[in-house]
Amino acid sequence: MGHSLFYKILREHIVEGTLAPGNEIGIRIDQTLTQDATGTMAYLQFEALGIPKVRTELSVSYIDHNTIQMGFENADDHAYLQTMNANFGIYHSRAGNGICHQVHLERFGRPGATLLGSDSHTPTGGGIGMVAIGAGGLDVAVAMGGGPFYLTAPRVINVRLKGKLRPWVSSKDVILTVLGMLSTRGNVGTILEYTGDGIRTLSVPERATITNMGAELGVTTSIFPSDEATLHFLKAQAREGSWREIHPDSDAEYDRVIEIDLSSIQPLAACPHSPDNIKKISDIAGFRVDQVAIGSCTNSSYKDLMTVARIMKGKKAASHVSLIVAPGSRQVLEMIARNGALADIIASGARIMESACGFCIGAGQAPLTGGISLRTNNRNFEARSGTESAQVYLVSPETAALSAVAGTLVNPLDRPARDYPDITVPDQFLIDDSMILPPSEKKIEIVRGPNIGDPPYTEPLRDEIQGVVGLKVGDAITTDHIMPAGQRLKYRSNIPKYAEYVFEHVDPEFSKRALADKAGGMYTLIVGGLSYGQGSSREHAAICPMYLGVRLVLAKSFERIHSDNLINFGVIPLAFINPGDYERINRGDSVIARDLRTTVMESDTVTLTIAGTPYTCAISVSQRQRAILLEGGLLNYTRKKFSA
Ligand code: MIC
Ligand code: SF4
Repeated sequence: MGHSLFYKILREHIVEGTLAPGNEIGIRIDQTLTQDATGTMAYLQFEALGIPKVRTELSVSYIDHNTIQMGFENADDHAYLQTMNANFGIYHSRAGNGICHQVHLERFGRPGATLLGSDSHTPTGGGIGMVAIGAGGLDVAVAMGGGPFYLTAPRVINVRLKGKLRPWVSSKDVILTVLGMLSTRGNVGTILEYTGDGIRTLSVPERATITNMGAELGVTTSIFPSDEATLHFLKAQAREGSWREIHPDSDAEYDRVIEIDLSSIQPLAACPHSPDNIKKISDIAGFRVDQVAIGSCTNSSYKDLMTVARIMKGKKAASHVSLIVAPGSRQVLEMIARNGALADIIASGARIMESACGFCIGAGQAPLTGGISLRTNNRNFEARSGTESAQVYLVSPETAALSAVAGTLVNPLDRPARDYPDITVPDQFLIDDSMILPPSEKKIEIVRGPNIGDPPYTEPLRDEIQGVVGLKVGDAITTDHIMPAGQRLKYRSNIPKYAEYVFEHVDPEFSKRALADKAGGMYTLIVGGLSYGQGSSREHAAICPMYLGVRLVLAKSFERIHSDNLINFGVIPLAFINPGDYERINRGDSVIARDLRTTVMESDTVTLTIAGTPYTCAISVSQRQRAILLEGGLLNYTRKKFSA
């Protein structure tokens, strides 16, 4: 029986465990990436490991999230990162150079390599044939130190594409189609492997749009083979030396096969407030829009922005629409500036933002109250835009640009096929890596401004926990609910401050209550529903609750990265064995857990006594994770291991 592409690459990288779905395996990581919102904490933790230099083939640190610089905090983070990176063998992509995923694809991605990134959209790299996985910052710090990355060997779903997209339909509509089929839940422990004749019609950036938004499915990653199209892309980036052809075996066996005919795909939108709330644009078109935001790591390729420029050429955004364009990389921005397309976008009335995450992470451009915003990014969780009452729809650049002109949601298929901009992607891209600073030869002083705190301190697991149910939440709680970004992003390097905003939009009193309980020796249990911890990789959604005294989370199910992050910071993720128990537990109930050190090490269940009633809860973690929990987290565990 043949192997999938994903397993072929894993085979070349496995260092621990047996490669079979469901087993925990350790793999060698070739490349790492971080961004500034998760990176500062990742590098503080890397420093705490006491390793003089990264041990990867390549580690890159990007400044792209916190570039708004209202106050000194962001700039302090940037100065820390730049000087710290120089000392530890890490490449540093300066603010303005672009969004980590897009720049990494353009300048560093390598088919067949493994990439671990402290950002959930790291799977963008799957577009170039890498095994690219998102994880918490501490996992990335350990990988930079040469430690393996552990994951559950996933099931592989094969998505077979045939045919060709029609004019006005683009790769965003492909991934929205997949999201409509698989939804954001229930895909933990799987990966998507794209094959079929149809993939030949898709360029690397188009493939990367698809793998990028695979993150919203909750899969571990998504991957495309590396073929002629990959070579073409690498040649244009003057990196053909990194090319290698890799495909799945022709008789590869998959756990499930999904077939999609590209020519039958419709223009789609992910409606408020979830990336899997998919509707056909033809069914909903016509409503008035207030804002159109184009950009992000999902849709800012040269082709995307040239398509937008052609649509906007000679036209104006409707007078009630705020049109925002944030190009994902400086390379693309400079190319469209030099060829004049940017001028067409500017002339249309668009507001040009810097090459950074910007509106996508709620760093500016919050829509008006109750406003309708069409966006080309990947997440539309409630309040993520910065406006709680806003309605955000995720669409393709084509739909976005046409709608900006009309002032209402437009179905692109209503336009004649002959009007579809035919964009020729140049054979040679503009290469200028001057904003990527190589590591320094000699040691320099690391700048630590007042915003740079300490890496989080965690204590070994207590045998007995007395506490209280501090919060009860429903299904699909995202890390944006747990630890809001936007205006609060600047506190990422300052845990006590950032912790004040835990669950800010869910229960503004939660943080104060939990801290007061902690001061009284009472630890907090959070009760959650299905898919607890969806969305981003931000380990702050584990660190800050841990700081507030959360030691247990009891949910119907967890998302992969978040549950790993909880364990990394010594918080025990427990699952309901009888989902009906969820109804019986209330906020304020007392909680007692005994013999934790033994049960966490040896048992698959933990008994919690909640309001006097015993509940048997499942703890499904690997032996290695049990040991991590016992030490009170991955940092303590790794320091011990490295010093041994
Ligand atoms: C996001 O899209 O939510 C982010 C911001 O890129 C996060 C990382 C973070 O919270 O720092 C992600 O997706 O991992
Ligand atoms: Fe940045 Fe948005 Fe991409 Fe996250 S999803 S990396 S915030 S552009």
